[in-house]
Amino acid sequence: MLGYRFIGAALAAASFAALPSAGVAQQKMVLKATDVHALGYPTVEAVVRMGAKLEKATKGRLSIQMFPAMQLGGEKEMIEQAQVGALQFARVSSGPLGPVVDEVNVFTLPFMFRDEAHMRKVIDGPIGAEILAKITAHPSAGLVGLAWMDGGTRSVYTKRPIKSPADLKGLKIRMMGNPIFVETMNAMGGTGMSMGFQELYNALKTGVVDGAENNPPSLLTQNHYQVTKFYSLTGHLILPEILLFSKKTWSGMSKADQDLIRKYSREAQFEQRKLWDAFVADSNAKLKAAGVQFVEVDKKVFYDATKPVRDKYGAKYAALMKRVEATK
Ligand code: GTR
Repeated sequence: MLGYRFIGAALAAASFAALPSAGVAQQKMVLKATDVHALGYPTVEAVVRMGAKLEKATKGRLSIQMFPAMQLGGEKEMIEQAQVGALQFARVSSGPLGPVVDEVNVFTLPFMFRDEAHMRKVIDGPIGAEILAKITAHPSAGLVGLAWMDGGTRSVYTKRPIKSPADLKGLKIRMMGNPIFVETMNAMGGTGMSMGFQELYNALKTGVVDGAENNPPSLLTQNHYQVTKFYSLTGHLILPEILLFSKKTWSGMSKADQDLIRKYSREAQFEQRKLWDAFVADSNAKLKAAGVQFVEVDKKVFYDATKPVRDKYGAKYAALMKRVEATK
């Protein structure tokens, strides 16, 4: 409790130090950034590199201080801290953002994208820009949508192979905090349990959950593979990740600084992707070397099983979903 309050106080705002007789545009600012992943992970590295560019372009007036590895809590907490201006950059999954900005949920539906190339086309193009603008324009979210990042494809991992919904029966599978994901897992045959990423390793280890689902880099870097040796390639979610900024801080910045941050964020989107592709290949190799078994799955069965979830949550976004589907 005390520790948390201490962090809260320490982060009460970006550090501002006005230069002598300078206006808003000239304030020196240390922008706080956070991510659940550790230094070196592609999403973290892309933001760290962006910090170096910002610092160079502004001769040190703007810089980024990275708090990696869940130092500031899980993604729900990260979003809340960005909302109050206690931090500036929050790199989170679309998953926990869906409950805050509903349109984002279009990206969180199971089997929404045909493959990763399709997802990239969508986030790089007009639909991606539109959803970022919706986040920024949301009247109470208190966030600015800056850029998308690649979160690859998520599949189920447990202590046994999963080939069909029947194999998931009776298994508690951790999902991210968004009702869509819990319902997705239930539709896939298991029992979805929503839980923060920060609690997951222990939950797997102690058997509070029987498994989880994620991309290969997370399975590896969070050490989940040490507990769950079967990676069943359900590929039920191809889930974009996102770089958010605190609207509270944003609104006090000059247009020129905002433009600079937007420009470098867009560059970070593509820089992260390059790092991501290499990181996924490396993670797959390491997982296999560690004895993790990759289980081929007939995805069609899970696709069909999750239709009710797409129907239920997608109905109000039918037009948008059609446009996503039509993106080639
Ligand atoms: C990772 C993702 C994180 C977070 C995490 C989770 O793949 O990079 O942003 O969403 O999964 O499952 O909570």
